[in-house]
Amino acid sequence: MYINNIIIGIFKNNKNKAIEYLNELENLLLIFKGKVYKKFLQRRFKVNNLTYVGKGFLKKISLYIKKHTIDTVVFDDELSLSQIKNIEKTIKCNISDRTKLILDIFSNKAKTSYAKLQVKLANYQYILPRLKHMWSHLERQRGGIGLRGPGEKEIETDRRLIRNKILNLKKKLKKIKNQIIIQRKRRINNIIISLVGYTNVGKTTIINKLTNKNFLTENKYFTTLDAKINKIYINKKKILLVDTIGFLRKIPTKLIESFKSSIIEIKNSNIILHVIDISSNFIKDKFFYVTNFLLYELKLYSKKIIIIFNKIDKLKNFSNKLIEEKINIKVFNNNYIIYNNKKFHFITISSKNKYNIKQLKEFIYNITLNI
Ligand SMILES: Nc1nc2c(ncn2[C@@H]2O[C@H](COP(=O)(O)OP(=O)(O)OP(=O)(O)O)[C@@H](O)[C@H]2O)c(=O)[nH]1
Ligand SMILES: [Mg+2]
Repeated sequence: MYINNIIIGIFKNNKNKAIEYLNELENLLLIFKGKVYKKFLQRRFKVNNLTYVGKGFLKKISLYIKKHTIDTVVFDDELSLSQIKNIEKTIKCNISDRTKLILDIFSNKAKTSYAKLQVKLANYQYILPRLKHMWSHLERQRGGIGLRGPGEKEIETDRRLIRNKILNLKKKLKKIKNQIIIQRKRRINNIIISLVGYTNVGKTTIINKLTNKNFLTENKYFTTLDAKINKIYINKKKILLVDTIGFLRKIPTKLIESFKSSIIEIKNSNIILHVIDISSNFIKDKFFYVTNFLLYELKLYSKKIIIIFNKIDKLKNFSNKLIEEKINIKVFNNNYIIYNNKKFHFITISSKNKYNIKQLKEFIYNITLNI
């Protein structure tokens, strides 16, 4: 699964944004070393409730699959049970969607027991409404042609089992969450700074440079899944730096909770450093997405949020003018922007540049002076 793929998306007006989403999906598949042979994009007024894309378009895709060795088709949005069933009638290979793919990545990469339990919970929640279908799928894979699949009774028993599992997992998670809160209280006297931002912007690289550590950094999505806390001393002042899981647009709703809990430390921070890769595309969209999540989903409106525009080395002739152009926001005093009536100070760096890291250290020290 996920070795030879094609990916499929739809758009109404904004084709470029849809292309960018498909590029993100391609990057997600790279985590499984998956190749993308072709990207299919259909312009539609709305999603087709039966087949996601139109019937004719689906036929076109099935012809492509017949001609090439494709093992998986990944749809850019979560498919409903009936969509999967209908699509399977035309397309004869594995069918996955953005939610399932992200769940698979999280299952594969989660390390801490808390993260593992969260992923398990999200998986069961994904399976529950699709149980009947998964049963018949399994029967078919076993070659049980002609056999009647499981009866409603067996399926109901399974549903009950899974519901119980979901309940138990929720209980376990609550318990661990309470333990985390206790640990957090122990850290309350420290200054805590969290680095947040879109995936692949350079959060871990910055932490490595600041702390002389060597955590894994890669030009890939979701390299860091578990938050880590690192101690640094700047001018003898102890600061805890927290690395966090990266954001991604269109994160499945089932994973939002697990996402929120994996960034639990953010709420407890004195300062948040929002890292932005100024060299990447669609920064405006990503900046609004992450900032709105921080302000409204996590209710951090009164928290100090500082922006780090990273990777300036990748741009020719970088200047603050470029920030104005890329985010479509006015820069004041060369050091802050205003978004939704909130002031965000910023610093521009390349984490590959030693002098910039030294400047960042001083910057961090200065903003912690009045805490
Ligand atoms: N050119 C350039 N590359 C950078 C810079 N900072 C980080 N990178 C590269 O960007 C890629 C992503 O860096 P990471 O530190 O893994 O990014 P992250 O934000 O921790 O990513 P996730 O953990 O996946 O969310 C790596 O290949 C880094 O070497 C920079 O200032 N300039
Ligand atoms: Mg990272």
